[in-house]
Amino acid sequence: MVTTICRSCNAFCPIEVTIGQGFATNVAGNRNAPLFGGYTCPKGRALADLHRHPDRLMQSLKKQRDGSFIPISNDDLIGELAERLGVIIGRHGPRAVAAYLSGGVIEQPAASALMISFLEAIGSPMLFSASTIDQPGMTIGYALHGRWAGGRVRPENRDVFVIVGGNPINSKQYLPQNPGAQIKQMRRAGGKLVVIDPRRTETARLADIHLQPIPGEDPTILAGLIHLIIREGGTDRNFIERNATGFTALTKAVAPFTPDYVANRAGISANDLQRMAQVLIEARTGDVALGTGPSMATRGILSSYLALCVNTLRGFWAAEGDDAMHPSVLLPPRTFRAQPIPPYPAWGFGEKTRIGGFEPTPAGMPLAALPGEILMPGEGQVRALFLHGGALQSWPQHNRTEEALKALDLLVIHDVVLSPTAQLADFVIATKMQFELPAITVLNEIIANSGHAGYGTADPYAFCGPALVAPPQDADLMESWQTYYRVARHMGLPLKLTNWRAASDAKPALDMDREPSTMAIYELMCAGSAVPLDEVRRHPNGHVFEEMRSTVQPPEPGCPHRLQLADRDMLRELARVAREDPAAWRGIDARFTFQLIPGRMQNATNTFLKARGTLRWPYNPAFLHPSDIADLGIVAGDEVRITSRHGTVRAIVEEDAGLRRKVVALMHGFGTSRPDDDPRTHGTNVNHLTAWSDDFEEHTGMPRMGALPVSIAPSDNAASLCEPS
Ligand SMILES: Nc1nc2c(c(=O)[nH]1)N[C@H]1C(S)=C(S)[C@@H](COP(=O)(O)OP(=O)(O)OC[C@H]3O[C@@H](n4cnc5c(=O)[nH]c(N)nc54)[C@H](O)[C@@H]3O)O[C@H]1N2
Ligand SMILES: Nc1nc2c(c(=O)[nH]1)N[C@H]1C(S)=C(S)[C@@H](COP(=O)(O)OP(=O)(O)OC[C@H]3O[C@@H](n4cnc5c(=O)[nH]c(N)nc54)[C@H](O)[C@@H]3O)O[C@H]1N2
Ligand code: SF4
Ligand SMILES: [Mo]
Repeated sequence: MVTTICRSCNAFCPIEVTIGQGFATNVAGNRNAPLFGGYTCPKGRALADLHRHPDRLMQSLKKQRDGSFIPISNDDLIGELAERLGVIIGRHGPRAVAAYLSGGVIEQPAASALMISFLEAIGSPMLFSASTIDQPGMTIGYALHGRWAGGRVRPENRDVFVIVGGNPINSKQYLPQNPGAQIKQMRRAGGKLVVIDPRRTETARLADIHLQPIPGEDPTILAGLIHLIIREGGTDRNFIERNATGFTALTKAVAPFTPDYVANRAGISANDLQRMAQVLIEARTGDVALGTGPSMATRGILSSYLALCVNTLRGFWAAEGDDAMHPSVLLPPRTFRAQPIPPYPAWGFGEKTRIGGFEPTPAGMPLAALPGEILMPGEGQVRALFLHGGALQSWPQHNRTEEALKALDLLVIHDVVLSPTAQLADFVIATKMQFELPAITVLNEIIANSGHAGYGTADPYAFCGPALVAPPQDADLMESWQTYYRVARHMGLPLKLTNWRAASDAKPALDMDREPSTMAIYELMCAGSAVPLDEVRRHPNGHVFEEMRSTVQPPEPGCPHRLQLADRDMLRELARVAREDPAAWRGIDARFTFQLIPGRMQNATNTFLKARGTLRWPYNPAFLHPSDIADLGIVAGDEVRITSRHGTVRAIVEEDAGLRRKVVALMHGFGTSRPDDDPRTHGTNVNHLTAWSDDFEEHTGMPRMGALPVSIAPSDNAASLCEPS
């Protein structure tokens, strides 16, 4: 039995793995590890099976002219890649080479560092990531509002925790260590959980208050809460006076959002809203956090911004003398101070995209620009793409993604199977799976450091350990980082290691003569760490390094910085919300009578290879309220056609009595390129229903991916189609 961490999502649960004859044969939660209480989910427990998945790639693949793949040795692959990149860069310049970073880095954290180092070495600014189709409002909201140098309030200290459109019981976001236990612990200590979600989720069922609104009305509800908190005299006047500015303008901006207006518009009861405001007012400490729900439903930046304003109005930030959340272990030590970090530019810097006039934000380059950058001829056109992610299933507007990926001169994908996206690649790099890789928790510290409060441990915990098994015999696998390193070496390019968002300026030069080990790359990523990596590696169960606990320091005397409650762009957008016709904005009419919302399932992570045995359904059902299913004249398990303004898909319906009426919940990350493929075999690709042009946010380009107006009709293929009476 050996120990490591599961890397099938960012929670990084500690696990015990039984090894027999060089294979992992069983996985269980590690009860000797701190913080997690031995928790695992079915995905973690399925890891042994996943490593032996019958479709696993054992060799990298090269596409031939006729579209079929042949195996290629990694040595040959590197040579061909270097040559083709050399030609592309020589003819079109470094901007023709782009890269997309996503979930693959959970398993391969070194990939992000080397991918960025490689782009920097060739001089390309074209780095994209999933951030701008995820929760870009989180980092942009901080830029507009300012951050708190003392950090957020630790989970166990919160008198109230509000989660808007997130479901940590499944996603682990905001409560990554055994979320059920974390919620119970918070409630035992007297804390209250408030959930705003159109669905009575696993998390909502544990809540003290659950508001179940019409999807997409989060800015309305948050503005209504602010209105009530101010009206009831519930603000923390001392805190605001010392640390914030813009109170009067904010008060004016939320004036239209009276309880009756909000209740009416969002489809909730004014009483519940008032109850929620009261809980917030009575709480001494707390936190308001946003998940992907409000972000997908458009206006994610505004929702994030308003949530930060609630925190500031109530003084819900870590106070002087508090035990700080997210202290460093594997990154350089941080100082926490009870004072504001003033707002900083959210846009107006960096590389402009050729189309759409997009530019980078604190969430990075807008992915919205990438398909156009690939498809639009002219100077600077993107011709080569390194892709870590399941773009065909995860990027909005599937047909545009497919068109763009097919138009590339060179598409390189890292994958463990020939996934629908990998099928489009010129080269598929067969990569190791997690038990074949050393493990480290540093990615979560990097994410927490970059302003995402949803991951990492509140305590100074870390794990680092070796690979557990060798890859299967005869396999010729290559880690993503090695691809970048070896191609650079072949091209004669020296690399300096740039650590993604780790806020460290040190860029150590890599030894280009002798290839470093993966662990050596981790060591460089952790240069200057609060605890030496060797020390972390001495703890097979991971460890809470008590000596790294940090107390929030007093503010610097005369600190002039202020948090901004009245960002001009945000208040202007809020005024637009107040003026608009909600029905017209929603797009619900005689034809589109349902709203489609996102929602993750416990047993699947994004587009990742699914461990079929663990899925209750081997596909992503479209969940509906039982009465809505009955109204359609069908039963659970039947097939329907879901149509949006942009496309139609086939899906299998299942009942969820916890859903608001006229809402359909469908997870992304499933399905194929053809909307007509059998949803029982492949699942449903929800991104046939989305489009980049649909209500996109002007700075990030993120389109409407939730609160999507759709129609639902029984399919001709419905097994038990009965006559509606
Ligand atoms: N309609 C709709 N679309 C969405 C969302 C939504 O809610 N609705 N959610 C969005 C969000 S929040 C995100 S983060 C994105 C996520 O979607 P993507 O950005 O596509 O990222 P992942 O699915 O996390 O990427 C996982 C893929 O990386 C590849 N890969 C690379 N390296 C490795 C490796 O080492 N191991 C393994 N196993 N695979 C590797 C595999 O192809 C794997 O399938 O989707 C977004 N898309
Ligand atoms: N099991 C599992 N875990 C994951 C992932 C996964 O795919 N599977 N993906 C990882 C990734 S990439 C991310 S970004 C995080 C995301 O973490 P979360 O944001 O917690 O993700 P979800 O569980 O999808 O929760 C979103 C919730 O928003 C609700 N919702 C939908 N529309 C609206 C709306 O308009 N308003 C409001 N208020 N609520 C709405 C949905 O009903 C759903 O319960 O999870 C991570 N963890
Ligand atoms: S929640 Fe599940 S998938 Fe995520 S790390 Fe834990 S066991 Fe793995
Ligand atoms: Mo995400």
